[in-house]
Amino acid sequence: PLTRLELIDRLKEALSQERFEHVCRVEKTAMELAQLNDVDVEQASIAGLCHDYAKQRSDKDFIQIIRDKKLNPQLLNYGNAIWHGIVGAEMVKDELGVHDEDILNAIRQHTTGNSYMTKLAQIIYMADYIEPGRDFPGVEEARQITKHDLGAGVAYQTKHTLEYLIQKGQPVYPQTLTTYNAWVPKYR
Ligand code: DGI
Ligand code: FE
Ligand code: FE
Ligand code: FE
Repeated sequence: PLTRLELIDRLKEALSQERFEHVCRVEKTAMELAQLNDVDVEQASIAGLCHDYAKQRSDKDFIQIIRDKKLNPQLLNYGNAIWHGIVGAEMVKDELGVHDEDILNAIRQHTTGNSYMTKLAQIIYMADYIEPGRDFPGVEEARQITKHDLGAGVAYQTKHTLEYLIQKGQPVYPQTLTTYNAWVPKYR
């Protein structure tokens, strides 16, 4: 496996400066949440760094992997926003040599969430949403909630993201709805 510094070199090559700085902030936020929640800080670091590795890949690369690896063909109805996590995890595994399935699942779930999420997956989902570079109405509330209760943070983000998608008339990936049903009523 690559060392953290080798990983950082690969990420710098794969990402714009802005995106690279985002993943560094997600790494730091994820490590802080890991410490607060008794999760392996090293796993949080690698997952945070790699979560958006595939964000700037072409549609063609994603479509090829969806076909070659026989991933859910429904994926073809969506685009980069959904692909870069679910399909991107395959690129992280095959190109960066990250084989830890907990890390790969956290990357797979970082955009849509899922009904069952490990604490690591919850941390990456939340770190991406609340990293210090994020600025949207409610982000400070999301930071406070998440610091005190990781699961309540997951519910908060899921509800607000679904509201946003509906308000914009965007297609909702079924797993996003699954996440909503599993988390939002529970924390009401
Ligand atoms: O990659 P990032 O920008 O750091 O963040 P992300 O991976 O969490 O989210 C990327 C975008 O995906 C964000 O604008 C919200 C959007 N998204 C989340 N769930 C869905 C979705 N877009 C669609 N179309 N459908 C979804 O279910
Ligand atoms: Fe992302
Ligand atoms: Fe996110
Ligand atoms: Fe991100």
